[in-house]
Amino acid sequence: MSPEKLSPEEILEGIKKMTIRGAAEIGRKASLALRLFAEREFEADMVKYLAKLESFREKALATRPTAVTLWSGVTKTLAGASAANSSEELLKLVKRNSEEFIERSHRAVEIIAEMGARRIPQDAVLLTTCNSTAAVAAIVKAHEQGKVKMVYATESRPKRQGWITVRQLAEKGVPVTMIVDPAVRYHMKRIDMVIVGADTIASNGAIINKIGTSQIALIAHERRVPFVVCAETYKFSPRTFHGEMVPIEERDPREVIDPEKFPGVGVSNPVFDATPAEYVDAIITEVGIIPPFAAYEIVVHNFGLEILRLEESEKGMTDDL
Ligand code: RI2
Repeated sequence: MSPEKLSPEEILEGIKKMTIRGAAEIGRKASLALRLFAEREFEADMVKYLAKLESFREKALATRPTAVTLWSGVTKTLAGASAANSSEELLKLVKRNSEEFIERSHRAVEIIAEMGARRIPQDAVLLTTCNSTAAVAAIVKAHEQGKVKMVYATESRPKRQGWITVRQLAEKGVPVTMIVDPAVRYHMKRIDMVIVGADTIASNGAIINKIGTSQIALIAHERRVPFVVCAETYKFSPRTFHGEMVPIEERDPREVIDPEKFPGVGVSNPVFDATPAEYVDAIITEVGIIPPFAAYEIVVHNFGLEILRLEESEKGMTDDL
């Protein structure tokens, strides 16, 4: 069913269960859910109305903890909410903010695709992991320009989002080879560039992306293969500027094995990891190709200086973004 036809609660459930997934997409859909909730739950008492929206925002944030895109989506959707003069004004604002966020997010991916394609060398043999809309868009664009010789895509256990990537690339006619996750080092000798997405970028330039990304970066570093990240600016986390660590989502062990078939065996299933900035050659954003150490400038550009003041964040950060 298309997300527009789902209830706000069903959208949140979809994000939690990962039927709706991908960092950018969960941000957009969380914003949409908040807008649909605001329409359905409209009430004239603005204090009560705002409290309801805030509480729905909290529920949305609890669905998946790692990708800051979800936070950016719902935060931008409520930006300026407390300054509204009436519930009608508030609803209008929420609708406009949400539409703008979603539109800008799609546009950002288009721009990243253009810039990413320019960065991909002629006759490139690429490697990607998991399923990133932004990275896939850049690869497809480069393919349309006749630049891509082959893409190696990891399977990306445990959820195997690599299957989505290989299908998307094959559908567009991009030459693609799927490999199992432990085969990355074996194949790295033939790779010209690693190109991946991101869920969150921390204030120190570390890239939080699908589990295993940091190992790929380490192997690329060892062989001097450029490691490039495609990430919209709302993936830079202002929260890390205030000392918050990026929480790494630990998902159900049943994604890895059936515990009943392995009695007495513990399972750890962290689904993201952090790649240190020193292993990252460039981040391709919609405002330009930047080094990971430019994270500070990006946050200021995207949210304004206020976001960096601790007092502002303690007020809830939703007020005046
Ligand atoms: P886009 C995904 O997370 C992957 O980690 C992927 O690299 C990242 O989001 C970025 O995806 P998950 O939802 O925003 O599969 O580029 O856990 O689509």
